[in-house]
Amino acid sequence: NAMLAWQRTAFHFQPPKNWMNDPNGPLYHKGWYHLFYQWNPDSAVWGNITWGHAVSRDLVHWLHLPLAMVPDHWYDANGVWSGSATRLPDGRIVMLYTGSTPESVQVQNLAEPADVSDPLLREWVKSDANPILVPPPGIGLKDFRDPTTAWRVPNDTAWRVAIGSKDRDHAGLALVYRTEDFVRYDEAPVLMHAVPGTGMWECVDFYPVSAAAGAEGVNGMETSAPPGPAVKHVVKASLDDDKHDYYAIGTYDAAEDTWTPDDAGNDVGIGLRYDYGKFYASKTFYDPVLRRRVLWGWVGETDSERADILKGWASLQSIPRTVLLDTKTGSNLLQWPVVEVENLRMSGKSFHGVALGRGAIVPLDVGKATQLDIEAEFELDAAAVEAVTEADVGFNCSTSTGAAGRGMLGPFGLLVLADDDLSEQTAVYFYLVKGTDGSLKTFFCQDELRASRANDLVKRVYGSIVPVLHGENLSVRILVDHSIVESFAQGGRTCITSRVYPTRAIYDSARVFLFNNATNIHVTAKSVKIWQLNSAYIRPYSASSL
Ligand code: DQQ
Repeated sequence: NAMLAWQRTAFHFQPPKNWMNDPNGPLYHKGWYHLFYQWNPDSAVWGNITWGHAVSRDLVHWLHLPLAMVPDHWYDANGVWSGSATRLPDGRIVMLYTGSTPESVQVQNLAEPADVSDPLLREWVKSDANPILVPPPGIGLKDFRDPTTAWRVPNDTAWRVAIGSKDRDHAGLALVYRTEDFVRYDEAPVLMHAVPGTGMWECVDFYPVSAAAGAEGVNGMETSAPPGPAVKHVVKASLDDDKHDYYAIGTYDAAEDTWTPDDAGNDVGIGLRYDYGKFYASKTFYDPVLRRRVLWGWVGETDSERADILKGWASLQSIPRTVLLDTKTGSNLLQWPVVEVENLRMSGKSFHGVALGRGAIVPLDVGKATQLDIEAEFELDAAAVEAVTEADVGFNCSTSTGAAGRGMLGPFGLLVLADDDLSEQTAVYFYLVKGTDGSLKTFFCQDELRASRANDLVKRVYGSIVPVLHGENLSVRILVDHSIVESFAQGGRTCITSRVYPTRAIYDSARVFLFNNATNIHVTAKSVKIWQLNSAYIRPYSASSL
């Protein structure tokens, strides 16, 4: 079936076939980036969870290696679940992961490479001491999983590792254990942070970001970087209740192993999300080569299980994203596709000063439009914005009617994976609202409602507010790769990922348009750059592929 075949992506990481979920244990070792992932070797639905393994020189092209770990001990017989890697100063690599026992009890286990001198880390040995942690008193046997990368603090030899959980009152928890040797741990964990009502925290992540401008501000930081006045710490939790990844920026107290959000109203699980679309169970790692923190997220399917079985695979990994603190706002992260993605750019086209009157739809002739990298910048008619006294104060992307709705100051943006007569289109757009006090807010949304004529799909309008500072134009970067649209507004302050399954806007029939559905403003697409992206090599490893 050509339609299903077309949905397979060309530069997003995927296993050769079957089901994938969380990214696990990402790390850099001897010239190679390693990615492990939750994988079902037997089918395109979740189950029989093992660790798949792939390596890359550049985070874009990948070689599939043999499975790293399979359920072959009682302590992981029901699945080798998620975990994280830690590189120790002496060169050891420690992998901590959750095992699900035959009774579905969640325990933590330790594994190490059989031979750290192998750059490909092909063989993993599970510790004789496993399980090294079992659920502590007061914690449910099925609510204790996904250890983080470990870190250290100044003047203390003990390592810390955080594990996600929930308490009896449905508060989400991050628990911290201390260990010297990764085999023996403190008996009782420290409660690093809890947020009432947020339920089970899966795949907790914890890492420093630099608040300093200049050289430090443009780099990521190693997890054990010494805390200091210019260092903030991020806590991320994947909420089992609503399947979104929430982060918050705050302060880590290294003496107590506790963490406090800068803004209690934007705490973990109730405030900011990495991505307002389909993006879950994410994890960062520190890349010592380009001195950056890189984020991976699991992007699931929004089609039916039946369709997944038919096509023989399910799920992607997001494009790896660098993560920085936004030093201009101080209150959000910036996520951006790793720079290596730009090496896939082939022929490009630029459009300048495209006027978008009220109700305009303008096709952009870019040739083949199924693998694209788009950078667009919009300028608004300031006088017209000024003239509006009040606009759509109650607006919210997810409860709106999407790009078809017409407000005074929005929507305007791009349509991707659209066919000629717009019977299919995925809209990526801005929508401004204005309060009677003159205050402006900018929403960034992605509308899947008309992305496909198929009806066995979940289709939503996703999005949130995006901070726009005085004097800034509105800008967006969009990666289109067959069945995924990944968008980054204002340099990555707000991100949205959609899975889409067009039936007509495929192969040579896919197009790109600019549109402006606002009733009261003209918009100028100041510049739109669109590159076709090459396919990445993502294929099985053989000795000759080195
Ligand atoms: N997926 C893993 C768990 C984790 C969940 C199991 C998140 O370890 O909590 O496949 O998607």
